[in-house]
Amino acid sequence: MSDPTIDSWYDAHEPGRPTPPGSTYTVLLDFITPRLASSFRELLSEAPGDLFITGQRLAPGYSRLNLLAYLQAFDERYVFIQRAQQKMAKHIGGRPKDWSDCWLLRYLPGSGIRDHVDPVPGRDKADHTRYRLNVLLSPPGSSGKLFIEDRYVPLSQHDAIIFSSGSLIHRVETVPELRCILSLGMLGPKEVQ
Ligand SMILES: O=C(O)CCC(=O)C(=O)O
Repeated sequence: MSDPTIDSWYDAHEPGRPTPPGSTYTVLLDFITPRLASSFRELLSEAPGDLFITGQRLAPGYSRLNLLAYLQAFDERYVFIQRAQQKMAKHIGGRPKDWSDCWLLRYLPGSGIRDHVDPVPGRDKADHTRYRLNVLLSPPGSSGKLFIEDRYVPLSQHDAIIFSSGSLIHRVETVPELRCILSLGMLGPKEVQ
């Protein structure tokens, strides 16, 4: 894939891959350019290790960096995140400012995450839930597999997936080498139009 400017990237990604009948997610192919993906991955070694959140309720070997706090507003990666938030809001019918977050997820070899959902504590309303737009930044063969509602979700490197992580049970099976995910969260209506 060529390396378009962010604006042409934004225009170029409608719609996603048609998902199988009855599927509960949308895949957006080549959501990020290889160059930008590599620039996000560089944060794994560039960002101070103590900024990665670990432990407590998080699985061993899994940690995450708060990109909205770490990146400067003029950084092209921050600009990319803002555009991705707009795209996500449009897709789910939400608002970019509504409980939005953005993490760089790092899974070390042998780690994974058991079946879970991601509710918004105290905020999950009858008609709203948490969504995630997750971009696979590492090669799939070394990254482990994502399952949603017990269904394997095949993703290529640089693809994104949008799904309701607040209501759908999902897990990541044991990661062979390293899994790196750009993960945006946002509140949206339970029923996407
Ligand atoms: O690594 C992934 O693809 C899934 C991460 C996850 O469990 C989540 O975003 O809630």
